[in-house]
Amino acid sequence: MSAEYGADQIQILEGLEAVRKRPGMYIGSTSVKGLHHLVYEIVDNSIDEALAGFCTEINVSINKDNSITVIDNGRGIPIGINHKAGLPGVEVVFTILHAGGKFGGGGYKVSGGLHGVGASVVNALSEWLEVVVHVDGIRHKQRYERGKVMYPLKDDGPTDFVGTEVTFLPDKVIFTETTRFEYDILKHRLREMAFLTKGVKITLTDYREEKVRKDTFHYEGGIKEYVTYLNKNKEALYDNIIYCEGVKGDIQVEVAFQHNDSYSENCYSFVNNITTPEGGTHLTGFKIALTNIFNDYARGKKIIKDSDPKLEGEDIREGMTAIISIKIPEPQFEGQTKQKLGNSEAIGAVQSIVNEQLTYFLEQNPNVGKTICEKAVNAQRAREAARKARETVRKKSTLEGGLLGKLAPCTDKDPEKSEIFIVEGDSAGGSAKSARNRATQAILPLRGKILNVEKSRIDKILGNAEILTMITAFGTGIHDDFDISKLNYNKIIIMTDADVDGAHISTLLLTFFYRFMPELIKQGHVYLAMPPLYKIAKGKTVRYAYSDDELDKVLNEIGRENNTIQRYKGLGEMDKEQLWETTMDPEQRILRRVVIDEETASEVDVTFTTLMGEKVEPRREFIEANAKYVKNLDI
Ligand code: TTJ
Repeated sequence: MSAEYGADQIQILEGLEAVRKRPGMYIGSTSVKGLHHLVYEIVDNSIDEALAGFCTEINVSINKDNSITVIDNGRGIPIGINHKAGLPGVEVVFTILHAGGKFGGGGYKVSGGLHGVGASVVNALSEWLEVVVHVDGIRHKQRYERGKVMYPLKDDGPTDFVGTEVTFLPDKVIFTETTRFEYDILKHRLREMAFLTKGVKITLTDYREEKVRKDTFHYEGGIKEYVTYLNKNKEALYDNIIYCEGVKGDIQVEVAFQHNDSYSENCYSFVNNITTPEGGTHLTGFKIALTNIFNDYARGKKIIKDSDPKLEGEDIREGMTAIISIKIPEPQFEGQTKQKLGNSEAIGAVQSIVNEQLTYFLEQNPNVGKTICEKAVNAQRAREAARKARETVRKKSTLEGGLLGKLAPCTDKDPEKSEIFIVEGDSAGGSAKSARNRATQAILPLRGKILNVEKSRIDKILGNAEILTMITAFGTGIHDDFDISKLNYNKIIIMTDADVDGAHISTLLLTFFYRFMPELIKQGHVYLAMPPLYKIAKGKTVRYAYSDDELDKVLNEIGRENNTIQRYKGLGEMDKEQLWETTMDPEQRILRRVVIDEETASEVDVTFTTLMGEKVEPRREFIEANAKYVKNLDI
């Protein structure tokens, strides 16, 4: 082996050593997110081969040992000697760190032609990785361990397949938090890749359990089918999925959208198949084009008069589900999490392609154009009404008593130290008020169930007393008025009974926060209190259990004889000392923080629509599919 270790080999190992030293630079983190990015880095290469037109199928498997196998039916990574490196192409791909790594040199790799740079990063961060290139009837195989070549590329016997097969096991020395892959995380991203790469068939198979689990994603309609999928449990306003595609210079543009009868806007944008949750210039170009075209169209068709105020972008996009996907050679990313596109040339590219093709579509489909404009006019009216209602809220909220009658405020006015408990009903409100720390804990009792805002527009919800009280208490305003810097509390804690009604009220509150104050959740201010389910008393000792498993644990500790077990039905059953020490005392309590993972943001919208929307059938299916996960359901 020493002969192999010339200067080049040492330089190669140093390159991969750098990856192992600072993995976050290359895959963002070594948490569960970074672990799953390993799979995307490998699959991206097969996607590139599909975009080049040579691969139609990509199979991803989670093996029993929690290693991952990715097989594509492309041309196979080149095995010929790469003259610059004096090594087979495939060995270069896996052992030489290329510039342009995800977080290393500059922007993302480019899909559609230039092959991904992630393979060598994945190799460096894997305990072992094996690649088999099936080409010319032979399996050409090589194995690496933590990036080190174990043997030269070898003939590993015959094959009647053509393509590339990669298997790797993440290194638990690097991924100390977890090396266990989550099926649903991979499922979401692989489905998204299939939507974004029309025609390619991607399968995911999990061999870890007795019962093998498998999903197949194959969308000839590409992002049009993505819009259909996102609108699946909503009521579409017209049958068409409006679609524009074209190339401007070296920028490929694809846009698809369809309005539904809800009041929320769901636009998801992508650059080179990578999601840009912070949007950027491609999304800006799309919004400008939409606003201009629909205002011209509405005036041209006399749906609005020249003297009427123009339709704002948000009016036109109310209820719209849209996918904007562009491919650009040198993307520049900006924003807090480097997930906002900065290339100014993308504005003009998207704008001109949408302008010419959407104008044509509306001329061909006047009824669709009319439907969209009418909804936009209604949205404009509601926005006007909401503005007036908000004026009222502002005026009323200055009279503390008016809207905040029910609120028991805390004395400390520093938002960093203050928290507000939203509790269900006056009895729980009473116990919470007596149990709390008055300096830092405010209590807002709600009278029973709040409005299901999933089916309501902003002017309607501003007419609801409970909603208004919360908005006023939080101090932030809502929707377009929302200003997180005005938040009066660092923590908003939903504290409801651990029963079905309590769960329903929590869900209604989360729907309101998600639809009208999503930043509250995204910035980590929303929590669910965890009252105990059981009180176990044995002689003088009293213990609390927050789950059935914990009850078992406690009983094993204190013995199963001569004890009394009380199953709490509601907060009202606890006296103030118990409520304080089990659920409210920051030193002893358990809180669950409500989070939205940007990478699966589109699934969150689909889930809220399914659970809270008008259609009953999808809700029943969701409940049946997920009932097995519910514990402690007391009917
Ligand atoms: C490169 O140009 C000529 C031959 O085919 C091209 C190529 O590299 N194709 C290719 C790479 N297909 N699939 C890959 C690939 C697949 C996996 C699973 C992992 C990696 C790193 C590359």
